[in-house]
Amino acid sequence: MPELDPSRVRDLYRDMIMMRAFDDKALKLQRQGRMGTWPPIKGQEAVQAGVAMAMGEDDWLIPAFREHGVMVLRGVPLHLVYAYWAGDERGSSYSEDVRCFPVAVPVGSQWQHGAGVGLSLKLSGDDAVAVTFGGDGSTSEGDFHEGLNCAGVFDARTVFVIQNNQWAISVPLHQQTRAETLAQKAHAYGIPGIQVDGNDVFAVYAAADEAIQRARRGEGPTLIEAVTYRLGDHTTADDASRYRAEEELKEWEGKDPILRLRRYLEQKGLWVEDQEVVLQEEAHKWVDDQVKALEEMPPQAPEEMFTSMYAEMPPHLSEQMQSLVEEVRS
Ligand SMILES: Cc1ncc(C[n+]2csc(CCOP(=O)(O)OP(=O)(O)O)c2C)c(N)n1
Ligand SMILES: [Mg+2]
Repeated sequence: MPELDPSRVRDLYRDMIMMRAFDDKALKLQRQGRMGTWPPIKGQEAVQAGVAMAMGEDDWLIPAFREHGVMVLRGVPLHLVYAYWAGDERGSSYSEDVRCFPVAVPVGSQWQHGAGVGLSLKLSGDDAVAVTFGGDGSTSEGDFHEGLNCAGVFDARTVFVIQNNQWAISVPLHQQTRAETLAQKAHAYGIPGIQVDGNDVFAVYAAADEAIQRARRGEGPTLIEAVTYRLGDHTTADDASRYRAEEELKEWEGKDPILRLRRYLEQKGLWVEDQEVVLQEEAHKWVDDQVKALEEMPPQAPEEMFTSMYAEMPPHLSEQMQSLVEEVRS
C-alpha cells in the first residue's frame, strides 16, 4: 500500500468518476450522431488514474488511443479529446505546455515513440520521464520489441505501460502470446517487468511511481503490465457480445475498479453518500460544459484533414485536398 494521504485517495476516486462520466457521455453522443467512433475506457480507469498521479509535472505522455483518462488528467482539455474523436484535427492541437503527444491509432507505434522521447530526454539532460501506453494486442507488433530493445540498450528514460484489457478487438489474450505474462517480455530486453492488478489503483500507482522514479534517476526503463478489462465494446463500431461470453463480462463487472475504491473509502470512513451525490453532479456539469465547448467550436476547414500529416504535402494529396475544397465550397 503506497503512502497516500486521504485527500489524494479521494482525488483518485474523483478522477475515476470524472472518467466514467465523460466516457459514458461520449457513447451517448455517438449514438446521437454527435461524435465519431469512440473507444470506451470503462473498466480501465484505475490504470489511467494511478499512472497519471505518479507522473511528475514535466513528464511526457505518449498515448495510444484508449488513454483519454490519463490525457485529460495531464491537462488535455476534454472538449479537444472529444473533438479528435469527432474527426476534428484541432483535437490534437493543444498548448505546448501540455506534455502529451497526440493520439496515435496505428497499433504499437507508441512503443517506439516512447523509446525515442525517453532517449531524447536522457540526451538533453532533462530529468523528465516519458510514459508510453499500448494494449495487449500491440505487444505482438514488431514496434513493441524494437521500442523496448532500444530503450533497454540506451537506458531511455521511459516507462512502458501495457493496458492488458484481455482483448484486441475480437482476439483474446491467449491468441496473442504463449507467454504466461506480458510483463515477462521485459526480461528479454534486460529491463525490469512487473505485472500489477490494473483494477487496483493503489497497485498501479505504486508500480508506476517506482518505475518513474527509477527512470528519473537514470536507471533505465521499466515495463508495467496492468491487468484489467475492457467492460465496453472495442469501439462504438463493435459489438463485443458477438465474440465474448456474458459470464466473463459479469465476472469483471464485479471487479470494477471504481466500485473497489468506493468500498475501500467507505470502509475507512472516508466517503459518505452525500459526497457521492455532489461529485456526480460536479462530473456531469463538467462534462456538459465540455460538450458545449466542443459544439461551439467553429466548423473546421476541410483542408485541415490534409495539412497535419506532412511538412511538404505530396502532389496526390494536394490534388485531393483541392478537389475536396472545391466540392465543399460549390
Ligand atoms: C497497425 C495497425 N493494425 C491494425 C489496426 C486496427 N486495430 C485498431 S485497435 C486494434 C486492436 C488493438 O488491441 P490492443 O492493443 O489490445 O488495444 P485495445 O484496443 O484493447 O485497447 C486493431 C487491430 C491498427 N489501428 N493499426
Ligand atoms: Mg487490448
